[in-house]
Amino acid sequence: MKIGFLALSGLRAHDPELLRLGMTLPGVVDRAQHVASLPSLGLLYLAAVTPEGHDVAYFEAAGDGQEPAAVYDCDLVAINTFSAQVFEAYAIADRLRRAGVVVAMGGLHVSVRPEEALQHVDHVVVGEGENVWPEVVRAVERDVPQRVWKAEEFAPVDVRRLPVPRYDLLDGRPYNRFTVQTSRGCPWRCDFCASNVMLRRPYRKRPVEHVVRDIEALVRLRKRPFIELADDNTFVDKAWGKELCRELIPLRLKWFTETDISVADDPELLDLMRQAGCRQVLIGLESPEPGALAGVELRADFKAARGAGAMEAVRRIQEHGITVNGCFILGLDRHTPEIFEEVLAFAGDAPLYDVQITVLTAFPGTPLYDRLAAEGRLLAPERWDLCTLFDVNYVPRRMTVDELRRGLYWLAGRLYGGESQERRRRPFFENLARRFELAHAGMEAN
Ligand code: B12
Ligand code: SF4
Repeated sequence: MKIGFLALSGLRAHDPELLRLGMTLPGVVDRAQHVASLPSLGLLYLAAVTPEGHDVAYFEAAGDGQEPAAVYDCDLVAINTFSAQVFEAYAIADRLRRAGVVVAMGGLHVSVRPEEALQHVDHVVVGEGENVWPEVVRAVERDVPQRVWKAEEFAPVDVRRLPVPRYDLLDGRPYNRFTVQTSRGCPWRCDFCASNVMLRRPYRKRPVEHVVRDIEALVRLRKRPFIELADDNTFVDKAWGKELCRELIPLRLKWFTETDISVADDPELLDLMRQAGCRQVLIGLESPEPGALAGVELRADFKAARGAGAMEAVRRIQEHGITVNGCFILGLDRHTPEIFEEVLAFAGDAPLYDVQITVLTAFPGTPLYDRLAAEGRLLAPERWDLCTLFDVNYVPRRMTVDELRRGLYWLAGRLYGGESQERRRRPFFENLARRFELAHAGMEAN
């Protein structure tokens, strides 16, 4: 068979005022341009476990109606879903099926709404796909009827045995960044977290030599690729993290990852990360005021417990030459309209090299979604296209919808407009120059 892997990448947002701002704010445009074109790692993994004897190809659709014509030549098309693009994915699936192409869907959204997806596709896969996909392919060869496939009914995915994703299928495409996974899952359970919804199984680390093997495959494609680790929380295990960094040092890469604030506790790890090419860590600080974090992480109230030391932790990380992208969620239940000023003050005082602000978003399958639905606070419960992290689709507890929306615009203007970003970044570069001078002086003294 001819099998197509179709991703709907890029970023999404609908609020027209925000889009207008987003077009002009340098901080937003910067980051958006960098990440918008990441390919789908999930689909590249599925391509790698596809049984022998099939032709496989990777495709991108920028949006609904923009699927490439070549995808209609396939016998079977696998589509990855996030909530924000799922309606676009359903529309494409409807067109493909009308043209006689068999469609299979998986990913974060349909894993929590499989019955909804079944109205548009032939096969829906719930959960991690690596052990299910080969069976789906065989089933399509046998022409079996429509069904939902659950990963939990198959052997669990052993991350110690994952193959190299089929990065080679991207050859000739203009990607500037690539994703590599070093671990899956996270020990914490934030009530809003959509990535942990599917990976409920424990935090799992891959063998360091496999991560290196995957990166070497990427280097064969692009000499110096910039790498984003597509992990939920990379440096939970500090000893393994150090081993990983030691192996990455000789590869002379530049990379970015998402991890929790505990990375700041270990100066040796931070040194190794810098040496290994870590340029930025994205950390969910969520709120500058620790009181607002109570109850947000459901297992051990981790975020509330660490909130008070957050600014100090940011400084420690940045002193090691690694920039921090601090993420704040606006509109948590304890947030009042004061929150916008508080975030601005925190970002300036730390100072944070990068700041990401998003509004509280109820992704399907999360405890947050169920709670807001039960409290009647979702404005349009099934408008999945509004699950962008920027469009307000719920009633905040201590401010109005309009206050939240206006506060987001106000804060975005101050964080990313004018010279404020440059002002926040300057101390980082000054410190880096000092570190360089010190290291240089040390070398001369020796
Ligand atoms: C890299 C990334 C991106 C890349 C995506 C590139 C791409 N084409 O996939 C970019 C930068 C483009 C991106 C954009 C957005 N993202 Co994003 N992103 C991530 C990130 C960091 C990693 C995703 C990843 O690679 N996972 C690893 C792979 C291996 O897992 P996977 O894709 O889920 O695939 C596995 C299974 O799902 C399954 N599977 C997947 N597809 C299929 C298909 C079939 C047929 C089968 C059988 C199985 C299957 O098998 C795979 C292997 O096990 C996650 C956070 C995280 N840590 O997970 C957020 C995350 C996915 N993003 C999120 C969001 C909100 C967005 C945006 C809406 C932001 C915005 N406002 O624009 C957009 C949405 C864009 C869109 N087009 O829909 C949310 C999504 C929540 C949700 N329920 O939808 C997440 C979870 C972050 C978060 N915690 O809030 N993102
Ligand atoms: S720490 Fe991050 S990845 Fe882990 S549950 Fe919370 S939001 Fe999700």
